[in-house]
Amino acid sequence: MSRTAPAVPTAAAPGEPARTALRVCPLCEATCGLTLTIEGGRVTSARGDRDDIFSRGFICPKGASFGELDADPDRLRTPLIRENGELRDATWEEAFDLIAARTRPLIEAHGPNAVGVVLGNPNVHTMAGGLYPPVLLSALGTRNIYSASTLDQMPKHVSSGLLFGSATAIPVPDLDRTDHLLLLGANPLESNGSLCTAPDFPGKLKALRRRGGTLTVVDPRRTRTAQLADRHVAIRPGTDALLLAALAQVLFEEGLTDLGALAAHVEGVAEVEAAVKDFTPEAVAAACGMDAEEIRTMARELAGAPTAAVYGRIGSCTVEHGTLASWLVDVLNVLTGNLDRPGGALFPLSATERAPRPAAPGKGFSLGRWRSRVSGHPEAKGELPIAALAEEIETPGEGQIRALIVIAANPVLSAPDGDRLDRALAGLDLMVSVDPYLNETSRHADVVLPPPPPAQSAHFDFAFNALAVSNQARFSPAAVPLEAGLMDECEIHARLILAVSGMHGAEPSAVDDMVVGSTLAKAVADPHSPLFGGDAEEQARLLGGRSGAERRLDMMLRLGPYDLVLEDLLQAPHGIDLGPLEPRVPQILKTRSGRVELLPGPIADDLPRLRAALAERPAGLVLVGRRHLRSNNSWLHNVPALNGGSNRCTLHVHPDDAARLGLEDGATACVTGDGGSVEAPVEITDAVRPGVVSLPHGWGHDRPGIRMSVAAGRPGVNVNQLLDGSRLDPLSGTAVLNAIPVEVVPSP
Ligand SMILES: Nc1nc2c(c(=O)[nH]1)N[C@H]1C(S)=C(S)[C@@H](COP(=O)(O)OP(=O)(O)OC[C@H]3O[C@@H](n4cnc5c(=O)[nH]c(N)nc54)[C@H](O)[C@@H]3O)O[C@H]1N2
Ligand SMILES: Nc1nc2c(c(=O)[nH]1)N[C@H]1C(S)=C(S)[C@@H](COP(=O)(O)OP(=O)(O)OC[C@H]3O[C@@H](n4cnc5c(=O)[nH]c(N)nc54)[C@H](O)[C@@H]3O)O[C@H]1N2
Ligand code: SF4
Ligand SMILES: [Mo]
Repeated sequence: MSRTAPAVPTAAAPGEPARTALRVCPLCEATCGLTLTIEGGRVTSARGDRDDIFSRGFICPKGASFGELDADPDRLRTPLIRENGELRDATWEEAFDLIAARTRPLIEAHGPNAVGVVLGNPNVHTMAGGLYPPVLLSALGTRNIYSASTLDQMPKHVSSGLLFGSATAIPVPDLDRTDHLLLLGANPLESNGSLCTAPDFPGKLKALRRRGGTLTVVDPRRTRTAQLADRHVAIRPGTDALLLAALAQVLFEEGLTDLGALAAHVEGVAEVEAAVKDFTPEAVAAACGMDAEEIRTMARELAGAPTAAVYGRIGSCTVEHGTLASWLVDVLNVLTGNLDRPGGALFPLSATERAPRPAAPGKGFSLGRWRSRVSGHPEAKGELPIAALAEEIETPGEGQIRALIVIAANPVLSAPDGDRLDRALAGLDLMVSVDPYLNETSRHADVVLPPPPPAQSAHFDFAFNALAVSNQARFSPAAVPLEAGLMDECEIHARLILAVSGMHGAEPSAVDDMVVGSTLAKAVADPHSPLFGGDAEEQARLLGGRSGAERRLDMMLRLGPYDLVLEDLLQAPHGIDLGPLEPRVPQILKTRSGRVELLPGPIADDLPRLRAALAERPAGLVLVGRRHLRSNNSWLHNVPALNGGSNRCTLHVHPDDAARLGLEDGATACVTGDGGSVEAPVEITDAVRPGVVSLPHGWGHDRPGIRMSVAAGRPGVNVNQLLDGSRLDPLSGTAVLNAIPVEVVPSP
């Protein structure tokens, strides 16, 4: 096994020669393979792994600073517990004892909903986050479940649930083979892509153009991605659903629909035709701030391309009509015959997905099976809107959240109205944070459980392999041994589950054994499982891996579609290529009809709201977000290599608006929204559309009690303080974070 390459001749610490180790980067969805140089037990450099079967050497500056992030002296190296109001270092035993002692009585006195759970973005970037939260949630039995999804992609889950019967069946644009990409509200040159795992997304866009394909980018800002495009459409923010409905309308009106092979598996086409009838280009043009003729041209280009893919992300999700826009993206893929065909948008088949079974109707997808207690928001995919978390903590009564478990989330900065949430968190009976940093959110915890740095954790991408532009599997064993005093994050999660479920003190492997036992018992009795007819106990004994989590990964691979076991991945340290995406319809469909249900009821019921938007012409300014290549949400601001230079949290303002409002470049502006005001330096640029201002999120590290010395010294404000949490996409409960009305004036 050649997981470690020969030693690199450098000044190594005495006793240990420098060596290299491979590690998939956990910092964004691109999942690039890194080659780490390790000297004296520390990561001293990170470069792209040229032999990685998926990323072929590509990395970005974040991956290159993996070592600095890993060695950040502000990372917590011991659990913290609150005593007499102050956090102090504690042992792991003290920390879990306290959790067990405080949660059980709360649950017994007030029921399971008294404990809320918040799951943040990095859970999709760790093995622990992929394997344990579902077990934690079912052990707790709480309905108070919140995650970064309702600040992000929940609209896509809802539209996929309704269209395909499965919230996780998300079609991915076939970047390497498509002839035309219509990209809305995404800026992969900064974000490196999302819901489309593609290392070197920028290179793939350039390759598309080199092979004669075309790229259309819809974004109110002239982003670096837009600069690569054949056509950049600077849409008025918040109106993508109108544009997409008009594109569908043109396809019908001009006879350009052609479902191809998919036709036999789709119902509701005529109903969609009727539903979009009044969304003509002329009807939407003013609202979208576009030219009607350009909309017609876009529809013709989409229909005329040999293959094409429509792809929408953050700017089309976190808006008032996020679910409708997400639905229309796939409606267009279907109407042009591009859904589920090479070059179009396809469903990946990941190595840890259950092996496909024969096509059959499913149970469909239900929305709103219960509602939030205070505002009555419908659940989506078992979650309630994170924008409603503060009120669920503050409002007394049955079902009030009294204890909160926060895993890898920083909602004080990432969700609307952080000041209110900040106050609400301070009033909890108990708060537990699983987080490597003491930050704006975890500073309120009574117990902080810090995971080790990423180099000390094994890695497998459960989430992103199911969203990748080609099927592949890569496993990274821990690159360096676990430091004394730290605990693997999988073990932290397992012990947390035991502590809250009355099994405190049991071996953490009990959690994995339980999952393995129940999963294998079902598998051997399932005629479609590769393990059908086997003996569950014997299958359990066959599982390899150095931890409970690795045994579970091995089990999932064995139950998966590719006849793989963990040892195969260990033998292939640069990964295993499982081939290009292939059509999966009808097998993937889990709707009650067994077909793609093109006009689902909840969508039809939401269309009048979109029709009303045809008449809207907000006169004032609207604000949109933006991302920067060297940042990542709220938590990479403590890495010096990524945070040099000038303030990045500036307000982009178009020159016309600046002149009208009396704003000067570099001067401070005061921005006011529903939820409050923030002050930021003005950067005048015609890269934003007139009437639009832009401020990035994740900044504002100036609260007391945080231990992020580099971040705390950086300027920047929390854009989400402009929101009061009341603006949501109603179907998905996703917060409106883009196209929010604001007023901007020069600061006195
Ligand atoms: N460097 C970096 N990379 C990241 C992250 C990061 O913070 N930094 N975060 C990661 C995460 S969690 C995610 S979810 C992904 C997100 O990845 P992307 O979806 O690519 O996100 P953004 O880069 O924010 O691009 C969103 C674009 O939408 C535009 N926009 C705003 N409003 C509208 C609108 O109404 N209509 C249209 N058409 N466009 C609009 C914005 O101007 C912006 O350019 O990035 C991931 N990668
Ligand atoms: N205005 C506006 N707001 C936004 C967005 C936007 O575009 N505009 N984007 C939204 C999006 S797409 C997202 S995904 C959310 C993100 O929202 P969150 O998930 O709440 O925020 P992050 O900033 O990603 O915070 C991640 C937390 O995880 C911790 N962490 C890092 N690594 C690990 C680890 O290995 N294990 C554990 N246990 N913890 C770890 C970090 O220290 C940090 O506290 O923000 C959303 N907020
Ligand atoms: S693109 Fe994403 S996965 Fe690749 S090195 Fe950069 S942060 Fe890591
Ligand atoms: Mo995200």
